[in-house]
Amino acid sequence: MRLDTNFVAGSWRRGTDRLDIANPSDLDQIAGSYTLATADDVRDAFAAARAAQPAWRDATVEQRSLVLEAISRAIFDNKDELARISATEGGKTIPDALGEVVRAGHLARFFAAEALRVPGETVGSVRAGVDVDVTCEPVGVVALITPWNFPVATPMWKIAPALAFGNAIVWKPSEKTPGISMAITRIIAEALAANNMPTGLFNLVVGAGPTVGAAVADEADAVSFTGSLNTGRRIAVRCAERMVRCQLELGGQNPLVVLADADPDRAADLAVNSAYFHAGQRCTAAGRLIVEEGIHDAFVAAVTERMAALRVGHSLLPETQIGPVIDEFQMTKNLGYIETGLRENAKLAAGGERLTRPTRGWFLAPTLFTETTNAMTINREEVFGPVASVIRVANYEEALATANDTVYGLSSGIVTNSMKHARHFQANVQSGMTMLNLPTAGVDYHVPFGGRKMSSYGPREQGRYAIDFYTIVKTAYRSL
Ligand code: TXE
Repeated sequence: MRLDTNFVAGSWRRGTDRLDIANPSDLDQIAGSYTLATADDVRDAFAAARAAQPAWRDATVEQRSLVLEAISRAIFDNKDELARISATEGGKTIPDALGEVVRAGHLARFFAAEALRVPGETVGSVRAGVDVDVTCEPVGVVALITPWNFPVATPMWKIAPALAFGNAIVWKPSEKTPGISMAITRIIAEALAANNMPTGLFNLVVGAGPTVGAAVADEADAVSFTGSLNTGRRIAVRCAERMVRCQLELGGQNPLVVLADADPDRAADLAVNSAYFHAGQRCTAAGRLIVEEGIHDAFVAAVTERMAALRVGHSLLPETQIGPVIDEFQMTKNLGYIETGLRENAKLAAGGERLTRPTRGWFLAPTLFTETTNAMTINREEVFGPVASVIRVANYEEALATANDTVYGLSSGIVTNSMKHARHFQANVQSGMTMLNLPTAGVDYHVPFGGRKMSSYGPREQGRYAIDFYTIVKTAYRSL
C-alpha cells in the first residue's frame, strides 16, 4: 500500500480519496492502493515549485547536468524493478516495459548533456555602439500531464528537458499508473537531495483529470500534455485564456502503406509490429493498413498467419507477446469500435472478441478487418487498441491520398523497394514522422517527436528541439 502517494513540497503526503488499481492481467489481484491529491496539495505543490525554482535556475549547468546524470544512473540501476511495477499495473509485457525504462534512462542522459550546451548569442554592432544578447531563460514552473500508455518514457521526455533548462515541475501522471509515477518521483527526489538541490522543485500530484489535472494546468507557466484530442483541446483553450504556452501530443490514426513491389512477409512483419504490440495502445500504432491491389491477398494471408501465432496473455509471463488492454474503459471502447466496424460492413478477418484466458484480465484478441473503406468510423477515429483495418487501393497515388485523408498526422509508414515512391511519400505524406520499411511505432530520443494536423500542437518534443518549449528567448540591447 502506497497511501502517501503524492510528493508535495519535498515530502510524501496522503491524499483523501483512496484509489485501488487492479492488475489488468489478473483482475483478482490489486496492483496497488493509493490516495488522490487534494486541491491543497496542488496549491502547495505550486508554492513549493515557485519557491525552489530560482535556486535551480541559478545553479550551474554542471549542477543541473549532474542531477540528470544521477537520475539516469538510478533508472538503469533499478530498471528491472521499474519494469515490473509498470508491467504489473499497466499491462505491458516485461520486454516492452524494460525497453521503455531503458529509454527513459537514456533520455535523462541525453538531457544531462544538453544541459551543458548553453544556448544564446551576442550580435555585435547592430547600430553604432549597440550590442544585442539573445539568451534563453527558463519558463518557470511547468505542468506535465501524462498518460498511462508510456508511463516512464513520456514523462521523462518532458521531465528531463524541463530540468535541464532550469524549470521547476508539477507532474500530474495518469491516475491509471500511480505506482510507477511514485517510483520515478522517488528517484528524482533522491537525485535532487544528493546534489543539495531543493526537493520542492519536483512535485507529484496524482488525481483525476478534470479536477487535479485541470487545476494543475490552470496554475502553470507552461503546460506540456500527452493524451487524447478532447482533453488536449480543453487544455489549449484554458492556456489560451491565460496566454501561457502549451505543447500537446495527441492521438493518431496512422497509415502503413504497402505497395505491390514489397515482400509480403516483410510487410506483414511490419504491420503486425505496428498494429498490435502493446495491444495497439501506442499513439504511433498503425490502425490503417493501406494495401495496393497487387499484394492485397498475399499480405492479408501473411498477416493473419502471424496473428494466429501471437501469444496474448499475462504481462509478467515470459512467453507473452501481447498483454491486456489497460482497463474496462479501454476494453469497452475497443469492443464498441469492433461492433461499429461490423455494422458498417467491414469483414472480420481475425480476432474480434474478448479472451477469458489465461486469467481474468482485459485480454482482447488482436483484430483485423478487411474490405474496409477510409470513410468507416474505425478508420476515421483513434481506436487505441489491437484493432487494425486493411484498405485496398488501386495504386500509389490512391494510397497516398488515402493516407492523408484523416484529421490526424502523427506517424506514417510505407513498405516498398521503389526509391521513387519512397521519396515522393516522404515529401508528401502529412505526418510529423514517417518511416520507410520500418514500423510506424518506435522512435528515438535524439530526434524530434511530434505530428501535424490534430495530432500535435506547439513545439516538438525530444532531441535538441525540446529547448524551444522549455525556455523563453530574451533579447537584450546594450549600449555602454
Ligand atoms: O486520456 P486523457 P485517457 C487517447 C486514446 C484513449 C483515450 C482516453 O484514444 O483511448 O485517449 O484515454 C489527464 N484537464 N489517448 O482517458 O483523458 C488524465 O488524468 C487536465 C492517446 O487516459 O486524455 C491523464 O493524466 N488533465 C494518448 C491525461 O490527461 C486532464 C495516450 C491523459 O488522459 C483532464 C492516452 C483535464 N480536463 C490516451 N482530463 C497518446 N497520444 O498516446 C484528463 N486529464
